[in-house]
Amino acid sequence: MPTFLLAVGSNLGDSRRTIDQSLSAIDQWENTQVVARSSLHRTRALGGPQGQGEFLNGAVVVQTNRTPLELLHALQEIEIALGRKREERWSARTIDLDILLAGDQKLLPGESVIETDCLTIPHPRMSYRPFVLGPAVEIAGNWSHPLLHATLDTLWQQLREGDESLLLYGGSAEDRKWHVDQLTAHFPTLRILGPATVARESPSPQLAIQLRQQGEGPISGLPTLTLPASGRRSGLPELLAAIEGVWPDLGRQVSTE
Ligand code: A4P
Ligand code: MG
Repeated sequence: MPTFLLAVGSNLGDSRRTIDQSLSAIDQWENTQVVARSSLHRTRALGGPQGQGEFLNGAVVVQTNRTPLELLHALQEIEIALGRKREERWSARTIDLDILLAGDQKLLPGESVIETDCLTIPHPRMSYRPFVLGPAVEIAGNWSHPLLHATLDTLWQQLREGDESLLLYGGSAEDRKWHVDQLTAHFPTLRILGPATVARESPSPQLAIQLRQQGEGPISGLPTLTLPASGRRSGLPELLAAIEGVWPDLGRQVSTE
């Protein structure tokens, strides 16, 4: 039966109880079972409105005969039943249930990658978020990220121990320069690779940022953030939040609000 890795998060109300209720609700679906459950990690809210409470974050493995889209819609029904209100992006929430990976080893590699208007698997922000990978490796460390070609264990290790630098590649030279200027203004001590790389044209149409980079060219297996191709500057808050998550001690110098 198809297997999925999910992320659970909550920072409003009785988070532990709400998470338990959400997992019991999943377990009660026909032909569905929660087969593994990580511990719950207390984490600082990253991105979104200021002043939010801390999150409880966890991960679970679910076996189900639902399609990925059916699973997404069923998870959204549980979120609504448990009081989730969709307000400002990344605002405090009673429960957030995200699909991280489709892990059935019998699937062809391409089938574990989904890109539709309402569903993207692997979850696009999973590789560089400590609050996602930390719980996930407890139960799925040997799962493969089909786009980054690394196990979650490897990504988690890179996220914690890789070099204190990042690499921009892809997009246009102008795009990369704008982002380098923004990053330098916000995080003056961050090591950005490198003027030569930034000026070089790249075949990738979308600007991507490899965190914890140690070389001058993109390599597989590193936490990677890909910025949206349209309205490229709209990805800046996500990039800044990602850097704060990976290097909490860098300190942000100027406000973006
Ligand atoms: N969507 C696309 N792909 C997926 C997927 N793989 N799984 C769409 C789930 N949903 C997916 O999600 C917005 C839309 O994403 C949905 O309509 C769905 O069709 P949402 O749950 O309505 O809103 P959201 O969660 O606020 O948006 P988003 O962008 O998914 O937020 P994230 O990335 O989940 O980040 N800090 C800590 N410490 N812990 C957290 O858990 N979470 C967030 C939210 C920010 N900061 C956090 C935490
Ligand atoms: Mg969500």
